Amino acid sequence: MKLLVTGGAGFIGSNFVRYMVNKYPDYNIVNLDLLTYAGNLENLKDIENKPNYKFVRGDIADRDFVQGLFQEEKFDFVINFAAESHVDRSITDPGIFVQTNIQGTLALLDAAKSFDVKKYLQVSTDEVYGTLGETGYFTEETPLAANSPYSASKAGADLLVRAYHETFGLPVNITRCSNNYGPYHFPEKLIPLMIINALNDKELPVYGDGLNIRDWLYVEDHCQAIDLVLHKGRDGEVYNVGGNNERTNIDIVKTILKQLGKPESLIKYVKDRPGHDRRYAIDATKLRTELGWQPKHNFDTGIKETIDWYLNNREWWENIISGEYQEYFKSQYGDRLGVE
Ligand code: NAD
Ligand code: TDX
Repeated sequence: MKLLVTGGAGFIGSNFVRYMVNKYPDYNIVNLDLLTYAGNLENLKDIENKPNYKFVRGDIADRDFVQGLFQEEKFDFVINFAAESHVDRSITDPGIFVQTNIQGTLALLDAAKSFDVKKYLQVSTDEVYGTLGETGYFTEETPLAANSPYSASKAGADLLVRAYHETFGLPVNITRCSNNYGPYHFPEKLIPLMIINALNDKELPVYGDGLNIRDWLYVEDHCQAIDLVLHKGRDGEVYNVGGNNERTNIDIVKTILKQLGKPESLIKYVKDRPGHDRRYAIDATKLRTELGWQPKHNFDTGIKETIDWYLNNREWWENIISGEYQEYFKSQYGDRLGVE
């Protein structure tokens, strides 16, 4: 069995590659990644020499390159993680989100169709459903109502995946997951950014009133869900993945400060994210009942393990935040925090 995993040098992709390389020694796993600012081969140091693993650098939106790779490798399964993934960046620079998330998905779908892959799995997000009020859950039937350029590009990709199933009979699945957390999470996202700022005694920028709610899922539980859908998902179906673990942002930030023994005076409420979705919550009944998915981690232990990981892997994040990240931080937070 030969698998193409795209975006395997990013946060979730690298956790998935490690999970699959170790779980299926008989599978050959090819990781295709452009190594953008978010891609990092350090994430895969421990498995880079495994005989069932190979890395290829390239752009999923480069149609000729993608067709050539599929011709050469004859993939059975394709799992597409590659994406521009950060909502704040999509607000300042939407074009690259359309290019990678929509054009890139289209190039992969065309190659999957040309070379008869057995399954194309699109890793999508709960953000395509938009936002919830105080009650209710997203189900697979909730209409798409994306609110950010990021989620709009993911929703566009999802519709292309659906269309390739309906029109060309391509065997596809789409998974829509809630917010992940865990090791190798890039420090532009809430949890790692807050851990690292707290460790450096820097202010923690909380958007708006801090009461927006996300449903947090430990990354390994997401990997397990994708493994299940890949092998057992019914063709053409969408599966929601979520942790039933709703927390306000301020609650997350206070939990991190408490565990690190840092003062709440580091919290700074800053200008809100435009179009900021208020609440996400996932109904994952279909995945649980149809495929028997059961998340293994609860938030209390998962967040503790995650914080410990950042404490024990300082070099990993110090390398990241010493580079171009400095410019990013200044452009996103300079005005909000009043720092140069
Ligand atoms: P990430 O930003 O950490 O990683 C993205 C990876 O894709 C990087 O390695 C990057 O180099 C690569 N990439 C970007 N553009 C590429 C291109 N044109 N060609 C090839 N590779 C390219 O993202 P993540 O948080 O690991 O998210 C992975 C996927 O899961 C995304 O599709 C995202 O939409 C989805 N998702 C993420 C979350 C979350 O909480 N992080 C939740 C639900 C769904
Ligand atoms: O500095 C911050 N301050 C803050 O208050 C940052 C970076 C975030 N936030 C808030 C915004 C959100 O309400 O925290 C919440 C989480 O923000 P992000 O970590 O940026 O994640 P989110 O926007 O919810 O999107 C994530 O989950 C769904 C991923 O980045 C997406 O790729 C995924 O699809």
